[in-house]
Amino acid sequence: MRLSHFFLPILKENPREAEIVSHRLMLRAGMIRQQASGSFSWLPLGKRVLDKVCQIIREEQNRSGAQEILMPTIQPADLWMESGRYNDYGKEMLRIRDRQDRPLLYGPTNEEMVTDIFRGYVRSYKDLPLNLYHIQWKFRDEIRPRFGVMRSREFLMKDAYSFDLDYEGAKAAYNRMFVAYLRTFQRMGLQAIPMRAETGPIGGDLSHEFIILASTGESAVFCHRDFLDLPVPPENVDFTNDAQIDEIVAQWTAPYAATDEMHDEEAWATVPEEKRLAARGIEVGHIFHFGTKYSKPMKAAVQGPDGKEHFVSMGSYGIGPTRLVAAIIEASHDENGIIWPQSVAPFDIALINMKVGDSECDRISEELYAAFTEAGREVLYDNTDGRPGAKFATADLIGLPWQVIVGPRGVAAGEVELKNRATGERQNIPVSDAIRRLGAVS
Ligand code: P5A
Repeated sequence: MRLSHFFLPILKENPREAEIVSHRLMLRAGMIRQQASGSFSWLPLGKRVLDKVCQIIREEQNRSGAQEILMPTIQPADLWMESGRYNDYGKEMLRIRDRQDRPLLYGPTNEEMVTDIFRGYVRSYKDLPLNLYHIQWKFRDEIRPRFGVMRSREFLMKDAYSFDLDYEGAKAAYNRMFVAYLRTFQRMGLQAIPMRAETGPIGGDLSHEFIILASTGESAVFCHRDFLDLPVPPENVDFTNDAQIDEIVAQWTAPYAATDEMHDEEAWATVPEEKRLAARGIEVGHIFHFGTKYSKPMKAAVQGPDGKEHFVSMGSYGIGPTRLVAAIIEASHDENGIIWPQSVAPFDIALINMKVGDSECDRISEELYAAFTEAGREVLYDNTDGRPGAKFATADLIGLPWQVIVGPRGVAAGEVELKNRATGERQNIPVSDAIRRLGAVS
């Protein structure tokens, strides 16, 4: 992509409304635009990151055995009256009426709708386990939308829903999602700690929040430092082996970890003092087991091996991709801007032509642009005629993992400068080496 054609509305000034660094940097880097309180458009740079985050989530959901669907954002109120949540959900739910005066709502979550899909088709335990997920916009009329996409009113959620014959099956489904989450967050360069949590309006008695430690986090959290060294399961982890998955979950739930609502001073006191980590955190995922809370009132049952009807045992599993983009920035930035982990970077390489119009700089830049693109790298080529200082500032602000700087002095010697955004390390290397080195970036 040539920067001259790319819609990248960089802000020079720090936006006054932004209280935390991720919100400030997302606005400054032209990733998002606020449209109303707690509602944002995603501009090209932001959209590229959001898509990469969703793709990682999708791959890990699929790997664990879940199947992708897509449900509507607008839901009939009837379903929520069946479950009893229409009145319980309160003011966070945006209630709408259509032209026939039928009550609708903009979905804050989809337990009812997915239960309706399930009961429409599945009759036998032989069709279980089943886990259906979608990545869809949600609306919650939050009292205090703030911090940009971190706590917004309209936000993207990956929500998965599992259906099993009994508690044992449902617990195995819960465990699979637990392990998929560990892998998902790690692939985004994040260290997420699962913590026992309140279940709130979703319900049930078993729930974990996945928390990223960050000083700007909204929740106070307490955990054992051992979490920081626990191994995350590899790509080839066997999701069909319940015992193995259970063992991983046991390992990841053994040390103390709780959000402030669930904090237990007595248990905390048993953690050795040097191992106690009291910090703030951002909730990027939340998983729930709630058994028959929805299947019973909505009559979602299957025939078991005993020939009898059983209400299915369910769980639901959420991740906030839009919040995650902000959380990744909170975890990875410096005073000059964002530092994207390779896996979610909007482009791999910022190719900076320092002297557009200089025939050698133009020639080498074009050659590199073609070669990197050919090698499958995503390149943002700064071919604009700005000052070098401004170009460097933009490149640092938008935080692509590599910068390749093409200047008149370098090209005269057949060299370009390579800068690693994360470490700040710079190196002059021959053009052919740059092609070889960055052509192989994974
Ligand atoms: C689980 C999936 C649920 O809604 N039902 C379906 C369950 N859980 S949850 O914890 O309420 O939300 C899941 C994740 O969505 C993100 N999230 C938000 N992101 C941005 N702005 C918000 N206002 C917001 N509310 C929730 C979080 O990542 C949360 O973990």
